[in-house]
Amino acid sequence: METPGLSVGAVARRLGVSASTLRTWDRRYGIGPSRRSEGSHRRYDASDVARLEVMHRLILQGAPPGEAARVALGGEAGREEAREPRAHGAGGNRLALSTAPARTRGLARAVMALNGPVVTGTVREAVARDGVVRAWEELISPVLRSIGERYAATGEAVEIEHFLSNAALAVLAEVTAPPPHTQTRPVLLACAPEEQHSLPAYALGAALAERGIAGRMLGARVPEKALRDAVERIGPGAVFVWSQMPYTGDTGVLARVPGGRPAPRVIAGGPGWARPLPEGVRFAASLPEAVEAVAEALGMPG
Ligand code: B12
Repeated sequence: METPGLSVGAVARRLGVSASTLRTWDRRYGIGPSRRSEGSHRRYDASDVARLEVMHRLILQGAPPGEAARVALGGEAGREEAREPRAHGAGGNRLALSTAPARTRGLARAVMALNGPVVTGTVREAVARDGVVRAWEELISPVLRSIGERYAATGEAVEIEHFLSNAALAVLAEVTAPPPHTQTRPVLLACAPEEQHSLPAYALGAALAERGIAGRMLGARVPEKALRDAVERIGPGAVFVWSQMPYTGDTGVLARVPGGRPAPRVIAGGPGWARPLPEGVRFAASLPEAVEAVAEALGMPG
């Protein structure tokens, strides 16, 4: 007599996961079929499938598999709801990215789990496959923004913010390894004095490297004098300065970049800068815009 219930392959197709994932969930989290066929094959009945559907949905929403399994095995709708975030992006164990592509949700999930190898691997793979600009705009930035929203709503997720920032900085720095020089004058990249947000400047350094442009990265919190000294020392063709926070956006820093012959093009980026910007300073509103502004200043427009 045939054993009733669905095979592992049938359930895998229904959920859109692989059969080996289902076997792993069974072994690791004890969420599997209630019975087996005579040949010891897994046979899933309707309630097994319903539990797996709950687990799968929670994972897609950003829950770590272990927790998703615990909730699914508990089986009560109320408990599942209890795991839902309290408000837009606030609380809960996930970030507000439910409509984002699977890869973005996957990164958010790995970030929440502080899973270093997966976070670094996902970012590295995206940069290698899609290039820095797409990886930054379509993968890294949405997750950073959702972390920011969560922080704004709850005051939490600072460890998550640091974790993703450090992983992303490491990958962007790998890409920024000096390419063969294709321009005559270097490019200086810096953050405004006391400005700790440096990721966008690193993203620019990496995107420029992809274009064969070697940026010299001074990083976060560059004192005005240090910026001026660096400009005088290397005579850059372009100087990019990032300000995220209003209290780091003193435009005098931009106005006082030393002239030289010819004077470097000064490019400002970030929402922190006060307005108006000093005469001659160009504002870049996005990563691709900043790449173009630097390339133009060096006489190598795309
Ligand atoms: C990562 C992060 C940090 C990290 C930075 C690590 C690093 N090495 O960069 C750390 C932990 C250090 C940090 C510290 C702080 N942070 Co913070 N942080 C962030 C976070 C999550 C991402 C920052 C980022 O890289 N943004 C870039 C992208 C992802 O943002 P975006 O909005 O998509 O970008 C826009 C533009 O900037 C532009 N753009 C994007 N990328 C690029 C690239 C280039 C080259 C250009 C030209 C343009 C450009 O296009 C977009 C459209 O306008 C933001 C959240 C956020 N939404 O930005 C908070 C956020 C900026 N931080 C915030 C705060 C409050 C702080 C702290 C004060 C917290 C604290 N209490 O200590 C400190 C400030 C420290 C300081 N003095 O600088 C607030 C700022 C609110 C405000 N405007 O006042 C934010 C917005 C979070 C929030 N919603 O509350 N932070």
